[in-house]
Amino acid sequence: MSVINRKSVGVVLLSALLLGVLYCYMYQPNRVFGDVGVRRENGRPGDDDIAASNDLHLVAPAHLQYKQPSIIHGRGDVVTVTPWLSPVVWEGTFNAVLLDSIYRPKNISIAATVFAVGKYIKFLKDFLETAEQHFFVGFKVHVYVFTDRPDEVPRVRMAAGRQLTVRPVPSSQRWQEISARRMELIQLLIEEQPRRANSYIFCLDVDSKFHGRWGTESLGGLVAVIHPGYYRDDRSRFPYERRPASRAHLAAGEGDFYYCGGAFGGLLQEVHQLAKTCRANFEDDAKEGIEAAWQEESHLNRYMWINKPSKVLSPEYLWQDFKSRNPEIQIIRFSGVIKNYAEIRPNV
Ligand code: 5GW
Ligand code: MN
Repeated sequence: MSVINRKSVGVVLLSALLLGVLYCYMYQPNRVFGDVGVRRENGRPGDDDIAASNDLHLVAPAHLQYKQPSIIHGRGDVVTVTPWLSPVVWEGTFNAVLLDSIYRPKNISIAATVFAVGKYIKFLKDFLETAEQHFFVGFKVHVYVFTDRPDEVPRVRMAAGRQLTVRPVPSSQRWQEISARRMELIQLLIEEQPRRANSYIFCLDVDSKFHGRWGTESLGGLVAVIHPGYYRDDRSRFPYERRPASRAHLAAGEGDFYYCGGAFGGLLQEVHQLAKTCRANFEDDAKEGIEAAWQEESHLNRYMWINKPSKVLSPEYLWQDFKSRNPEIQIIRFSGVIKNYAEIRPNV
């Protein structure tokens, strides 16, 4: 072998080695959950899994026919994109059949958490029954019910591929305690899950019912829902925490939208980051004797100001039954029921 040949063989071998090292680094199992203390070996996604689950890699079936999308006519009455170019989901902005056929082969799974502590258990039956009819119908869904009354969890028939797990939590007389632990319990639940790149989670209030489709159009890395009470208002009227002493505070001139604490979600690793951050800020505030104006909703709003949601859901995704429907609300998908506060809430 000539000197030149030997030299080029060496270069090729060295390059192959470097590429191998780079490959192993990029696909090492701990990268997805770099911030989780407990390392888990199960559920490492294969390479195909990673490609297929990539949110941006949207593969449609070749022969699907559907209404031609227009590029010049759309919803003219509402804003359908944020200033950082995330979609805002309204009825009329998406094709449900197309989206479902894109997400079907990705083998996604959807977790939903719902807290039913104390008398709030009475909302659970309607929540679960209507979720069967409207929430990710035809997809793999795992509902986690956190309750201090496991015996009172209603038996609701669930379709194939859907399941419910009851997780007992201690009772509490103080709502602030339940509220404070919500983010912590969500964080811990996510840390227990196998690290799959195509798993999503939604955290929902129990005092609500589904009335219309909530499905694949809502998927995204970090997903927030616009609060129905303030979406027409100037940001100076948003009920953000305003005291700089709180870690949830937003100053005048800050804040995009007012998001609800009653529904948020996204990819497991994104929601893990959110829950962990909000919990830490909540607890650090508490140590200094501070409780944000709307507890975790305030912390969530601060988080979403810094970490922009990659998908924003319109108030169709969390309306309130007592509100009359505004003209831009063409469909109500999920809505808070009217409740008798004196009857259901513990003495605070
Ligand atoms: C909430 C406020 C005061 C006292 C108690 C509670 C409470 C909330 C409770 O006793 N049990 C309970 O399970 N929750 C959970 O927190 C429910 O999932 C509830 O949907 C969620 C948020 O509380 P909400 O629905 O009363 O808050 P709003 O802002 O929707 O009225
Ligand atoms: Mn609620």
